[in-house]
Amino acid sequence: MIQKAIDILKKSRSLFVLTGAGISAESGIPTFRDADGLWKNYSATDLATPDAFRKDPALVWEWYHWRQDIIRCAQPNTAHQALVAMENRMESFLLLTQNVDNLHQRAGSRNILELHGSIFRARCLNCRATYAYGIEKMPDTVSPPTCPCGGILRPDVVWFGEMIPQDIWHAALAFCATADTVLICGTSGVVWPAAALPGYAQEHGSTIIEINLEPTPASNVVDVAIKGRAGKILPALVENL
Ligand code: BV8
Ligand code: ZN
Repeated sequence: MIQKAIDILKKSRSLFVLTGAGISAESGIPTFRDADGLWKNYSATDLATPDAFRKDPALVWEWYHWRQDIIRCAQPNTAHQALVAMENRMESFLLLTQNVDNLHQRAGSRNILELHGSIFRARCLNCRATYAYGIEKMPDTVSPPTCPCGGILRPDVVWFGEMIPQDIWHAALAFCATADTVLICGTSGVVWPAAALPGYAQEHGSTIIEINLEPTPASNVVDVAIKGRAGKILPALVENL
């Protein structure tokens, strides 16, 4: 399977990559569906919603602070680095990540779109001003930080039940529609509308490669499904391009 993927990537002129929480797992970041994805007996889907924030902003901020601390101490892993090397080799490359951890950027990825926002940005509920803090400067208060206008700040991420950023979504669709190859890495493929991308890529005639530890709903539409750790498979692919 690896050799088949290498042959496909060697011929590729335009590569669209979709990543999920699994690509950061080897950096020690809990994924949403792994057993350790839970925090204080809450599940991510309980907390990553506007209702949860409305009901208890301090609790939701505490969860984000917990995640920011884990991410701040983490480093990009060999999977993130391999995608940077792949970007440097490809004529045309776009990385769409569902992750909010900024690890692709820290690894050096340049053509990247964050479909679900960033845990290191915050947005004012009142005046909608956005604050890109970066990992060092995130205010470490557990209660919601406030904006100079007096409004409280929320994490600048897309919660369940919220629209994804349409400019980013349409840019991703446009690139995916013309990419000759699509690489899906470390995503369980259950969160919409990102979960629609494998089918969309297939309709547009892309050759699709999936890397995951387990089969996913996308596995029946991909051309090559490689079972294994992204931190091992991606470097093995890029070393042979
Ligand atoms: C929207 C930011 C519509 C927050 C996140 C149909 C159509 C439209 C919407 C829906 C629909 N059906 C359901 C919905 C609602 C919902 C949804 O999809 N629900 C799911 C639970 C069924 N979708 C939405 O609400 C989206 N909004 O569509 O709006 C709309 C229309 C009109 C008006 C209003 C709204 C918004 C979804 C965005 C949610 N926000 N994150 C935050 O992070 O705090 S999603 C969040 O979950 C993460 O971003 C992450 O992307 C996602 C988890 O998925 P994965 O990344 O795949 O991670 P997961 O843990 O699941 O899996 C890890 C995988 O990695 C596993 O497969 C594992 O095997 C693998 N792995 C592990 N280790 C490794 C590995 N692979 C390789 N190597 C390893 N080492
Ligand atoms: Zn404000």
